[in-house]
Amino acid sequence: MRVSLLSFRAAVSATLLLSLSLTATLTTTVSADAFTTEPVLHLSRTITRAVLSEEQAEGQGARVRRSIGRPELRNHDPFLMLDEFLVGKNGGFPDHPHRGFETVTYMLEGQFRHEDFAGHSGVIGPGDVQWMTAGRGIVHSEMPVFPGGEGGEGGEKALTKAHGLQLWINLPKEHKMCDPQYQELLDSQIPRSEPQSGVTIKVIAGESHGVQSKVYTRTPTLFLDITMEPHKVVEQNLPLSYTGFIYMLSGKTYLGEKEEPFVGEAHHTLTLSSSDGVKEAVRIETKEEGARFVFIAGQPLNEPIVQHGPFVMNTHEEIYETFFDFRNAVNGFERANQWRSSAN
Ligand code: FJE
Ligand code: FE
Repeated sequence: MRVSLLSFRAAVSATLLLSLSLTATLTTTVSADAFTTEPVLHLSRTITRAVLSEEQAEGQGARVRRSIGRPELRNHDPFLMLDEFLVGKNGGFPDHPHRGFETVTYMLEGQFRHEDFAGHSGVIGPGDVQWMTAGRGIVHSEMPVFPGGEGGEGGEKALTKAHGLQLWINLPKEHKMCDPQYQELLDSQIPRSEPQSGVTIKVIAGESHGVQSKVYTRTPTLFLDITMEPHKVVEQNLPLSYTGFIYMLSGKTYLGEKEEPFVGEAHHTLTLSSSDGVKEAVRIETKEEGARFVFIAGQPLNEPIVQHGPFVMNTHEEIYETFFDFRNAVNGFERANQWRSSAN
């Protein structure tokens, strides 16, 4: 019901909008749906740009399509990076440190094994999520595993690449030096909403169509994996204060205002306009082709960012301190002393 109401946007005059002031939800009786429910009119944010991510080398023999974090998409506050990774048998991300932010690894195909300097380790497989708060310090390795080994016993067509997404979310000043924490969710533990048949929304963080994730976010974040069959329309709400973007995995979407949609295609990042105080949703449509994409939005921190690779702090001085702490294995990096993962 809500979806169709976007088309009534045009019916509401500018003066009416102004008189309704800057409220997030405009209640009106203009709609033809007025008999069924008191309609809620959502204005769709628009798309400000579409940027293609081509493959580049990263880590050890790994390939990534970098979305947020590439030169055209720097500092999409609170997001620092989004990589779609593809890693073969001899590749991976061997021992490296993090401080000051969170990494969220979402597997699409294949498996990844992580191992950290505090003895925490595990394997995540298709659909699983590892939400890691590095806080004051983590040193770890992240490497693909290919069951079946050399002989390729893993069935008829053993996977040769592990495929997934890794999102880096900045932490607010007061959480940058917090204790490290892991939140690990199996695919089966991640709730889905189905706002209509043919539209499935996996709620990794935040809330969608009444379904809520259990992930604790220090930086308020909405992270959804949306699959749409052809000829569907969905409206996704997001708080007015959030910045957001869509990263297309496959298929084709038509985004934003119905009259002037932006086309979203695989491996493109589509950045959302600001809410302008009233646009609390995004309209997403498929036509002849279905689509799969992630919808990511969050509360901007509006704090200074000083980043040196995997260390993200607020000042240069804090970055120097971080180098010192890492080199001397102090202040959260104690266990980095002599530690090596089995990947090395
Ligand atoms: C890296 C620092 C890093 N993209 N996608 C420097 F932390 C990394 C790194 C990753 C990474 C890991 C996974 Cl599992 C997926 C990623 C960067 O670990 F590559 C560099 N150069
Ligand atoms: Fe890492």
